[in-house]
Amino acid sequence: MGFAAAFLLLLLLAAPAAHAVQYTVGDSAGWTNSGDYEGWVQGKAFTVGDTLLFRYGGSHAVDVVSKNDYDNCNSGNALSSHSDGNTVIPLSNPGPMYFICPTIGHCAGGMKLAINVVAAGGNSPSTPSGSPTTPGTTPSGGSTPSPPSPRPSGAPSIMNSGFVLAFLAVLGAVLAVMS
Ligand SMILES: [Cu+2]
Repeated sequence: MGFAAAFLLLLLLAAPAAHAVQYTVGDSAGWTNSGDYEGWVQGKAFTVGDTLLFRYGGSHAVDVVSKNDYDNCNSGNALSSHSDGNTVIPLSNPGPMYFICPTIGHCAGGMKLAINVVAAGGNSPSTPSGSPTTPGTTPSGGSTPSPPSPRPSGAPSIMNSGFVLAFLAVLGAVLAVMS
C-alpha cells in the first residue's frame, strides 16, 4: 500500500503537462433540444486529443455531419451516427467538426453544435517552469556577433528535478514505513 501510494504520487508528478480534456456537451444539461450550443462553445479551446461527451435521452441522437449538412440540418449523409445516449467523440484531427441531432425539428430548433479543433502542442500556455526560455539570438544588425554566454542554461532545471526526485524518494520511503 505504501509503495503503491508512493508510486502513484510519482506517476502523478512525473506526468507530462499535456492533459486531454473531456468536454460534456451542454455541461450538466447535456445534449437537449433546449440547449444553447453556440454559447456553450464560447471560450473553449478544443484540442486534438480531447473528447466530447454527448449525454442525451432516447428521443435524441448525434450525427457527425459536414458543414453543409450542419447548415441545412440534413442528417441524410451523416459521417457517423450515434444513439447510445452516452457518446464519446474523440477529436482526432484539427479543423472544424459539426454535430446535429437527426430527430425531426431538433436541429432546426438549435440542437446543433459546431466546433473548431486546434492542433495539440502548438502554443500550449501550460508549459511548466522547468523549461528555460531560450532567447532568440536575433542579430542586432551590427557585424559583431554576440558573445556566447558561458552560463549553462540547463543546470538549474536539472538541479530542480534532482531535488524533486530525491524528495519523492524520501516521501515514498516515509509512506512505505507509515503503512
Ligand atoms: Cu434531439
